[in-house]
Amino acid sequence: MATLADLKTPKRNTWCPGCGNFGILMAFKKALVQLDLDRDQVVLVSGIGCHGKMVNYVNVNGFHGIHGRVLPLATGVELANPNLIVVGFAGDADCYDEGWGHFSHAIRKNINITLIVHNNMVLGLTTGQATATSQRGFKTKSTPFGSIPPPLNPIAHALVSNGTFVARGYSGDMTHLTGLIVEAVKHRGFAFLDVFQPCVTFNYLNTHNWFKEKIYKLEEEGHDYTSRQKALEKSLEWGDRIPIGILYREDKSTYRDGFPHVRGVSLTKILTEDVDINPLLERMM
Ligand SMILES: Cc1ncc(C[n+]2csc(CCOP(=O)(O)OP(=O)(O)O)c2C)c(N)n1
Ligand code: SF4
Ligand SMILES: [Mg+2]
Repeated sequence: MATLADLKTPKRNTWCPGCGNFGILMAFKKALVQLDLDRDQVVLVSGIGCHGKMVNYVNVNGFHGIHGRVLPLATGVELANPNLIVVGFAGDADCYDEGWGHFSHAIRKNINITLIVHNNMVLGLTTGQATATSQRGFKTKSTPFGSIPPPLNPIAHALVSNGTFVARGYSGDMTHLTGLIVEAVKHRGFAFLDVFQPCVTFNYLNTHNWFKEKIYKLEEEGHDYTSRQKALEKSLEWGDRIPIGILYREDKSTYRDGFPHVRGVSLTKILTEDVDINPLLERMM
């Protein structure tokens, strides 16, 4: 079992002071402690962006992937070894722009992984350009006259893609976010958690105060997360009131369940013990 101290790494943290990423990092570490997991059971995969540094700051196995490809990498890890807990950390540009196609397919296949999206509605690492979740009219280096199209709605999209766990959190409410991460990791199947993560340096619009004025907790208003219809209604709420919490949750068979011969078996074991790859290598030479 890991403690908070065990999860610390010696890497110097380079996030801007006040960045919402700090809240996600601490909430995630607290969730791992609450889940009572050993460090070697957990594999993190991240994309490129400020969020991508998560793998540097949590002392478990980590793979810093390429921009937009968190989900193919995380899927590969899960399918290769079902004994691992796989958590992907993506940015909004990473997942909802460059990696958008992977998002729908990983959800509909119900791959047994958790995806946490650091949704700051801006490209942080590249110093402030608009993303797919930027608000209309948001002026950035790439949108000097304001972002033109309406932002896409990842929560509604996950719901209509047959998502089995769809939730939204806020990095400024660590206790609530920790609880959501615990439930997401415990979920058997694809757990999608979009997290509002203010970028205090490049997003002057969606600030901590902006979120605090608008967000409310679904569980405090008796939301029934077993109804996809009700979840869809909630997913469309945007404006003066924006819901956070679990919108929808359902137990359903996972992609791996469709392959009974490898259920619960690590492919690494099958490959090393039963397959002679030498003839294949010779053919390729
Ligand atoms: C294939 C590829 N395309 C583009 C880039 C340039 N790039 C680096 S980080 C980044 C996006 C960062 O935005 P986001 O995913 O929202 O992460 P944040 O920095 O906001 O956490 C981009 C486009 C890249 N590194 N690789
Ligand atoms: S640029 Fe924005 S997202 Fe990146 S570390 Fe700074 S505040 Fe955080
Ligand atoms: Mg971003």
